[in-house]
Amino acid sequence: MHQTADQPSIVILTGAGISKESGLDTFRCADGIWNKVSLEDVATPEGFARDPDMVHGFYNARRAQLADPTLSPNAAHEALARLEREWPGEVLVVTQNIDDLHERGGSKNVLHMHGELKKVRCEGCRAVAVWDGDLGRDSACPTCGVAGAMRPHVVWFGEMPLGMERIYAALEDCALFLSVGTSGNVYPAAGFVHHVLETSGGRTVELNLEPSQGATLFAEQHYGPATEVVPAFVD
Ligand code: BJW
Repeated sequence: MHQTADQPSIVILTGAGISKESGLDTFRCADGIWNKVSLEDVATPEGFARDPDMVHGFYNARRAQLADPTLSPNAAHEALARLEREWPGEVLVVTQNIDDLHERGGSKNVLHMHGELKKVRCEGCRAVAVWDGDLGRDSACPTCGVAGAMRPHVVWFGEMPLGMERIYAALEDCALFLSVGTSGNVYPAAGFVHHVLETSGGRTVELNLEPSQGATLFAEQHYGPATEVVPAFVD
């Protein structure tokens, strides 16, 4: 189906809750990542400067989870990909997740605002590269060859999320803003619903297991596991 600029567009913000039923942990649920490791240690530039080996180990373990052959996208990822294929206007998935389950589920128009587990970045030459195996303190940059300057291509607290200009432009133009599986604790993503209300005035819908921090800002809410509420909403 052809997409044309004059068709109503959809922006979908996703968070860790959409990947939970594929077997990946969320951050703030009872069994979540921040109940097992300290976010100051593994998700800040200061934590990385203090102990790069520990931070590399944390992300290498999560890379290994992505490589596990039993990991697969679930019915919620697949429903959003179906929506992109069948909707006549643009569908943009803005994900806070660093996994690649949207792409594996068939979505093509995906923006990873908090980076990607499968990518690394050189703090020297700033080149971004795809990285399949373990990343370590001594890894050499595939672009400039310098060792010791590689870091995960993820956005830590205090760093600027990626693609913000494109995201705000899409929010300002969207007819529907869908928020899926995110607790609404982390900015700027938590402020997107407010931005839609103030600019495009599009329909706002929250799909989550439970009310998020900003739940009352949404015009419509549907609560339950993503594999149930997302396909039910899309179909
Ligand atoms: C299910 C389910 C199922 C479960 N089905 N649902 C004071 C006030 C305001 C802001 C700040 C402040 N102090 C500091 C800030 C800024 C800071 C921030 O927001 N801090 C807050 C904690 C207060 N933000 C930043 O620093 C960001 N940068 C920034 O602001 O730059 C300046 C700027 C300003 C203006 C414009 C633009 C820029 C950077 C944030 C980086 C976040 N990084 C992390 C780690 C990434 C790497 C990694 O993955 O390791 O990103 S933290 C972590 O939280 C990760 C996530 O993407 C993010 C959001 O979490 P998410 O996805 O919402 O997960 P959970 O666990 O919180 O929620 C899961 C939800 O799913 C729950 O609701 C469940 O109920 C639900 N669920 N099972 C459906 N089966």
